[in-house]
Amino acid sequence: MNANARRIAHLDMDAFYASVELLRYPELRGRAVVIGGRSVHQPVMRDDGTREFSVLRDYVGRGVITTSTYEARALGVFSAMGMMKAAQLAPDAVLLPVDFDSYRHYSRLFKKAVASIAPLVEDRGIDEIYIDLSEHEEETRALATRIKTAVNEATGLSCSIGVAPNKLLAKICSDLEKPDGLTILTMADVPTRIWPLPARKINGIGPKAAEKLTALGILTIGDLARTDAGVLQDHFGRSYSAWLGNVAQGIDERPVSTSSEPKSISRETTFEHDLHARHDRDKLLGIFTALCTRVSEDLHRKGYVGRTIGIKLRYADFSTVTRDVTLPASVNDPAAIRRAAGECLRRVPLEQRIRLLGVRVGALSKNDGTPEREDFSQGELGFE
Ligand code: DCP
Ligand code: MG
Repeated sequence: MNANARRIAHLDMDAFYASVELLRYPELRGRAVVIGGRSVHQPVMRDDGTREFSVLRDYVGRGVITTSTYEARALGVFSAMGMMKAAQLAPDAVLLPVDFDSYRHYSRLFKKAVASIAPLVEDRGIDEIYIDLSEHEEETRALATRIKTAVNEATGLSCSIGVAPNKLLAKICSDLEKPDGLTILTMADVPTRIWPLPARKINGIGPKAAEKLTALGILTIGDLARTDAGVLQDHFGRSYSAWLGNVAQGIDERPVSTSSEPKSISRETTFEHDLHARHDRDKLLGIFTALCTRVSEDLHRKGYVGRTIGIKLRYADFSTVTRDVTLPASVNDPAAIRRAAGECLRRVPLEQRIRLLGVRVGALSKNDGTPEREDFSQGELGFE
């Protein structure tokens, strides 16, 4: 291996929300359990001291699954699946409500445990981090094992770690031996371990790009590596195709970024077919509301509230406009985000067809109960 090669780890907690719930309800270990219910699905204590749990077969509603235990996944039940559909596959699976406060608590605990061993950590959300191990003397497997043990001792939870020369490969390989995995790769392993994987395993190849690649007969990362650069450019434009070419070779120079505070949280979607503001109004508004809901969920999951709500539109001719509005107080609930984003939407031209719609929340602060500093800059309260 090159003497200058970096050693980057990606750590991802195993079935994170579900595993936190199992700490609280150890009697559910070994059972199919799904997370995503509402407060009515809270377990009830019986007179004999045992708990009565909700099960999927009794579920009625339109909720989706947030995550599931590996036992539930074995029955075909995964994140983002509709609860009613999951109930057909796993009627006896236990259903629990989400409890973000607990998940955030365990998130802080595991990150602190990692930082006590390896401080160069990039926070990637509630259950995953990158760690730069390049400056450590210790042999990779011993060091990574020590990190896994520290996480387990601090939380009672297991995680999977991938170690590779960069973030792209580390992220792919933390997933290769889940749960409780430890996978170490060098650049020399790329043809044997990475190329056989489906292209969508690359973080940054979303469902739509994957679909387009499939249509071109490009199924695996190896297929992508063998595809002529000109062909990619014809279908994906200059910058994305250059990026595709690099990642297929396992190349990624991004540093581990230890200043972890995100500036904004956003969601966007490119439509299958360009939509018209008037003719496709209902569809467009439905998608718009769903984006606001997803941004709100992201804020909850990551523990932020934000004051600036913005939208992005890309028209059929690829021109893009953005609008934003800053609210008097920070918000994270879907209705408030939808209201503010709706205000922005009224300020953009809507003659052309639209190909992309995005919603962003910025001016973030941590939603940890600390009151925000009031902004008295206008001086009405001049009695200091
Ligand atoms: N999550 C979510 N919505 C999704 C996917 C995940 O809210 N569509 C939440 C629940 C997960 C957590 O984020 O517990 C972490 O996501 P992961 O993709 O890492 O999934 P898990 O940790 O649950 O499982 P795995 O063992 O595959 O990492
Ligand atoms: Mg995880």
